[in-house]
Amino acid sequence: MQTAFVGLGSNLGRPVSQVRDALHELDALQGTRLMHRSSLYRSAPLGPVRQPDYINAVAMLETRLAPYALLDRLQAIEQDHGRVRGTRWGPRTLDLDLLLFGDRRIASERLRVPHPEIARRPFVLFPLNEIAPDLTLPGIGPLASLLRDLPGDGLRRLPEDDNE
Ligand code: A4P
Ligand code: MG
Repeated sequence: MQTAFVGLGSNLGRPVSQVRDALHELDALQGTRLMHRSSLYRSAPLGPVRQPDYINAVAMLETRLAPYALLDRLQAIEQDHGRVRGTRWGPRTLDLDLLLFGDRRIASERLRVPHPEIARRPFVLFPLNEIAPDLTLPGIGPLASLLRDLPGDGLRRLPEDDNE
């Protein structure tokens, strides 16, 4: 068994539902259990494209799957959500990033772990801190010290009602 962390993001097609459903789908993956999930957060979009706010969350999984097998499953879940909402050429309804996989460091084109942007993203690190505050990111450092330098503005934890 390995511990893996997955970042969830959505800014289209009822994002709160997209993320909630995806959490259940992660728990239902073969050889995989959802151990912890963060609250849902609303976050200002990062990047050059003008687009709606995101809903973001982070999930902690225990899995027997190997890293590439897990990535395949994550992409299959993304595909399912895209197909349901069917927004052609639009932003995706669901983004699942493999953030961390145990203490592994992977640097292929298809898979980079830890996720290359992890240290710069408040919408990843604040939710991660909710479920694994003592974490050290392989090759990067303690989560706590990354958070010290990171502004949390533009990020808002959703009320409990949205987190059930
Ligand atoms: N890939 C490599 N490493 C990984 C990994 N660790 N996890 C490859 C997942 N995929 C990984 O990903 C492109 C390719 O990256 C995949 O084929 C996979 O083999 P993608 O999800 O198809 O493309 P993308 O998501 O458009 O690009 P990218 O670079 O992954 O973007 P991000 O980093 O996912 O950013 N603002 C807010 N507030 N919240 C957000 O969640 N998300 C994005 C997307 C932009 N702005 C955001 C948010
Ligand atoms: Mg992605």
